[in-house]
Amino acid sequence: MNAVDLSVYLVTDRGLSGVRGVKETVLAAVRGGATVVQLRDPDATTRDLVVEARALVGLLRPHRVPLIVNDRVDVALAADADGVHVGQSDMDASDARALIGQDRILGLSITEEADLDRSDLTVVDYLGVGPVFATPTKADAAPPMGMAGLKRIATRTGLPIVAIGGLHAGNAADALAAGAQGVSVVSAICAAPDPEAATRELAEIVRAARAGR
Ligand code: TZP
Ligand code: MG
Repeated sequence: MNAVDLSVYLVTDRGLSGVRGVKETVLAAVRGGATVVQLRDPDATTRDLVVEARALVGLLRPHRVPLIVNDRVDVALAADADGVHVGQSDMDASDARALIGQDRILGLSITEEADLDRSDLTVVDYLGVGPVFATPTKADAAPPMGMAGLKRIATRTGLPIVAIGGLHAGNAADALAAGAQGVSVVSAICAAPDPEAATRELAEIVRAARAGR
């Protein structure tokens, strides 16, 4: 399977990036040590999404930071992105894998323990597990599972896990202690006054937590 450093996984949000914009936010996060970027913009047109994905691939590839496209296998392929992330109501993981091939990264959202039995996990490179905490960032998010839920899921799978939902510098270490390899954040970086500094702080916390294992 494809190895991916999940330490600090930025999920983009156009609204929360404000006047700074998504590209500037992504560049700041990369300077701060983000290890993966996911393009997420459920309201964008397909055409705009492909343009945005292509631009982000161009920005990120020189830094060797992978660009993952949320939900959209077609957009990921059109833009030659490094991977795609599917949720429980998106295309099934095995169908996504068949379309993207072996060499692109495939992530799958797990919102509750039962989701582990709903897909063929052998085709997946990592799991996005959450929401850990309630978050205003995703209106249709599943009920929060808490750190206990994250821990239960982590004990049931050997796949790398990135935790998501309400995570920030104050609780990132707990997510790693619960079994995640990294933290996936939207507002903690996109809405930060200084996204580079916010990312650097998260990266340092994750590095220290991993070193202490
Ligand atoms: N999926 C589950 S929760 C969430 C997504 C995309 C949003 C997380 O946003 P934040 O601001 O990091 O809580
Ligand atoms: Mg989705």
